[in-house]
Amino acid sequence: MKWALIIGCLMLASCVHRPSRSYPIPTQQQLEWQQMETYAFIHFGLNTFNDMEWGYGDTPAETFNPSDLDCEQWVLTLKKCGMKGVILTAKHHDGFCLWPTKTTDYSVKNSPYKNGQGDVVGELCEACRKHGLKFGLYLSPWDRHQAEYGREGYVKIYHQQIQELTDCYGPFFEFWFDGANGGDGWYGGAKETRSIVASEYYDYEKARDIIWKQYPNTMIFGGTVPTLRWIGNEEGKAGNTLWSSYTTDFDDLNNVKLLAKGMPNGDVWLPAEVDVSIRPGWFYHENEEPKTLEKLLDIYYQSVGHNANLLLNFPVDKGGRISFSDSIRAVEWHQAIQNFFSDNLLKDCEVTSSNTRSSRFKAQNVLCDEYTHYWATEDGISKAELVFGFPKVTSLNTLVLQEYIPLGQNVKGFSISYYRNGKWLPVECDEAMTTIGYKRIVRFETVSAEKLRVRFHVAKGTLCISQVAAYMRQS
Ligand code: FUL
Repeated sequence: MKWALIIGCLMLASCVHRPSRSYPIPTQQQLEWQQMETYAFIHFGLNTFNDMEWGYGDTPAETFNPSDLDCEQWVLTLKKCGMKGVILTAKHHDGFCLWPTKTTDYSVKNSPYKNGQGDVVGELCEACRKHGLKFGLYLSPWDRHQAEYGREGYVKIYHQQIQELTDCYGPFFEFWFDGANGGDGWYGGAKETRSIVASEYYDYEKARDIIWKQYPNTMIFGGTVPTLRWIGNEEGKAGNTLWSSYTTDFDDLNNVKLLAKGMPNGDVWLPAEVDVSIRPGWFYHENEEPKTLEKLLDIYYQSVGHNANLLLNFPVDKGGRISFSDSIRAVEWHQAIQNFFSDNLLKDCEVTSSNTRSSRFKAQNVLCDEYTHYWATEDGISKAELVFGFPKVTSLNTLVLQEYIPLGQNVKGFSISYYRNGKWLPVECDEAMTTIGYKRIVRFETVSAEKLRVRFHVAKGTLCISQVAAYMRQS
């Protein structure tokens, strides 16, 4: 009797407490980064003025000549498009630096921009501070200008560049060590092909440490010690099965098939980022147009809606501005998203669950906007369902689901059904309903429902669901 009471109390206590973590889990900095959801890339440099994507390394610095450069215009435009931060190409593969570095003459210092007194990195950094946008940098490790590239001397230069940028322009929310290492280049006039072993040559650990010494919250893209991962394509698409768990094995970090879906049993938390340009090119080309609104919405659903962050590139034009057509399109896109997700059709529903850990983790928590309030099942219960009863028959075609990822990513399979005229029917959907993660948006054929049911069939651990919301897309 006494033992039964003790065991009973222990069971009760474990359910009042939050579920145990299911490793790997995100760090605080990874969680905050994931909650940014959308932020911008800016590709700007000599390529902009020479109609190129990959400069060879010998394009004259004098050709960098924006007539009307205005970093505040970039920042204000990006804020209007809902971007939470911006990452600028401080140096692309051609080696031209957008700040007056001491490491090379190949920079804004020797361009007509402000008679060599300009500093694009500094100007953007200041505009971000002024208007409250997070700031990040891209610094290409591959440098087609430097004579020392491929030898030890260049690695010192690369680290020194990181040091200068950190000293002058931090903090950064993200720092990009790009993965491209094409081989051929100008290299101080040698005009040859140079190959390096990227995993050894750049000493990425040191590169990261230079940044982290001052700004330990910087998320790192690329190299051997990343804290986030590339999605494996530049088309704006994350797989509908997407695990944030992965590995830091260098070969796997370059395996595009694996990157697109992640590893259910990966031992590190390495969330995915989808990088894509609003136009076909990363740099500005007069003859290119922005993507259609429909395409951009699709990109949103296939990135943020698939548990990834979206890094949307804006190619600044020759004048030094985000073009009118790009900004109009991006604002239109953001407003469409805002309008669509403004009215959760489940908010007045009654919610019931087949299993609940305790009143603290009740099913109603999935309707609360607070991310830290979630519905959780009892220990060992990873199959359960939620049923939402509508006050009146409701049409819907989109569902948003969120797991409470500070305790891990667990869900491996779920299904959505609706109740109408005495029957439960599955929704018709082209996408596999597998993982959820931080956010999953599922689009399906419009249904008219008296009730809605979400069944979680398979999970790695206890279910912890922070949000369920339903919407009706008009197109
Ligand atoms: C790639 C680069 O080669 C492209 O030019 C662009 O910067 C893209 C974001 O990353 O690796």
